[in-house]
Amino acid sequence: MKRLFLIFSLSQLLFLSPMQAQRADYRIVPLPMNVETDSAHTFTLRPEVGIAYSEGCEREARFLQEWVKQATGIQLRLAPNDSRAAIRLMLKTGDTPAEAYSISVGKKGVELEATERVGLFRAAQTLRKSLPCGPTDHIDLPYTHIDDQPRFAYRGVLLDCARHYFPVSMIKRMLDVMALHGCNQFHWHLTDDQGWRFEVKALPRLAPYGSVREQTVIGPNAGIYDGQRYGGYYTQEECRDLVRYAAERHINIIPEIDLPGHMQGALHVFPNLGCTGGPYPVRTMWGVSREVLCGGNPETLDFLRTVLGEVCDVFPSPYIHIGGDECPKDRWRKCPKCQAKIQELGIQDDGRHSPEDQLQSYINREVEDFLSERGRSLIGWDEILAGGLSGNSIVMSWRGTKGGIEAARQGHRVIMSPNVFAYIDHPQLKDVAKQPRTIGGYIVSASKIYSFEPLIPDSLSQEEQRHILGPQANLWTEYIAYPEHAFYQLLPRLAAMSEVQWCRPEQKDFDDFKARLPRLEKVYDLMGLPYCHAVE
Ligand code: TNX
Repeated sequence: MKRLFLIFSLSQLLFLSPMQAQRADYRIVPLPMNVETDSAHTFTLRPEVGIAYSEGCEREARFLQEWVKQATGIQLRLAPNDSRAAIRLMLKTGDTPAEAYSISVGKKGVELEATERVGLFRAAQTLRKSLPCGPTDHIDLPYTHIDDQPRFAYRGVLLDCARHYFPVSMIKRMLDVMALHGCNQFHWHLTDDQGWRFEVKALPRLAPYGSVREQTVIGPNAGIYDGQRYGGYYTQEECRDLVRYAAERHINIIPEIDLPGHMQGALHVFPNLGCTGGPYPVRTMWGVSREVLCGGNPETLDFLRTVLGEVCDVFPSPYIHIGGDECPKDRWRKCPKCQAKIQELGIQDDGRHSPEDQLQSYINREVEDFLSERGRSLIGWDEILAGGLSGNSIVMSWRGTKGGIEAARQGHRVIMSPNVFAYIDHPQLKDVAKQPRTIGGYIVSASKIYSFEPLIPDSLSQEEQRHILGPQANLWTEYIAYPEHAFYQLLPRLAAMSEVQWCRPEQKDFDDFKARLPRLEKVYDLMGLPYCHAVE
């Protein structure tokens, strides 16, 4: 009897009692530019309410429908032409930037407005993040007017899929996570010493063989190996599928082919492209390899043109990343072909740039010409400054902000990704015992990231600051082999980075950010994402 009674009251609680009304809260992450809320009045959202949308915006409407369902269980209805629908995603004319949007909540419901679909997508994300999470049958939305647009046009995240291979399904989740945080550039590190992961059809042996290493060092290069063969690469069809998936979420994919260093994966398959002729095993430990592409062999440029030609076919990105980092010149200094090329080009030691650095600049210029013929801009790590650089190249500053400052002064466009603020392969908590083992070294806590100011006003004039496209967080994966670990490294630090990317300095306040974070973490929970629960 008692048991029956208990079951009865439980079912009452679960199914029969009216559900609590839940209230929206527009103070989300990243914080919108301008939010004016009248808490005394609310509009109530109920199931079966319609979502109207301008022609061509069905996808944005569907995303919103899906997110409301995911957060609250409320099923909204798509009602394209219903001008009285309670939610309206409307394109308007005007000259506001593509990503700018407004949201108005009032008596007649919720109006989302932008000049482009991308703006409506951002608006829908904001509305989504404002909703309470948990099953309910109605939500109270306080009257509000929100005006928002990002501070930086470039808001990037790098994932290294060369040191470890991550499945396409994981990359799609990552793109979802980026979109949730308002990021719009996915920098995909596809090739490195430890594996070549991009299919090149004209070179059919490259990816199948260049992607496989015999084993992997355990821990920080202590000389102990796991004895497990490791590999994996992305077919062009998979890459195109990801490009499409990203574009639906208003994200551009920037592929990186790291050259002329970090090339041992390719050298394994084409030892003729190295200065010594090899053999070159796909590298089984981390760190920087002395084995790089030969700078004097004409086949090197043929190889790069073949590879980059297919990269351009697969990826519509306006930017192509060519790496350029950590290219030791030991081999080039002793290589007859490299030295002959230096002679041929008439390169002199000019006191500032070594001949070998200038040889790398020559390769960069050839590659830049090739890319610009295809309408693409070259991005390279800050080392590409070393031998002189042509004006159209974009510099990604990773060894602190020094390279970025110098590049901006020279008039180059710059992406700021300084290791001490933006390298989320490093630990996020002071107590290393509380988190999975990572690359170690310095700590990149959420508050450290949050404190980053990408325009470096102490060093750059306002004119020079205009060259800074935006900041980027980098997730290198020497020590990160599984998606769960990758998301733990990413979250919630990407949330901190998202306010660096999106918000104006006067809006930023770390304590306030921390107070807003738990509601974003509820969305992580809904999406089944692992994340670090402590925030320092
Ligand atoms: C430096 S950032 C690298 C990467 C490593 C990373 C580890 C850059 C251009 N080169 O190859 O994975 O440090 O933090």
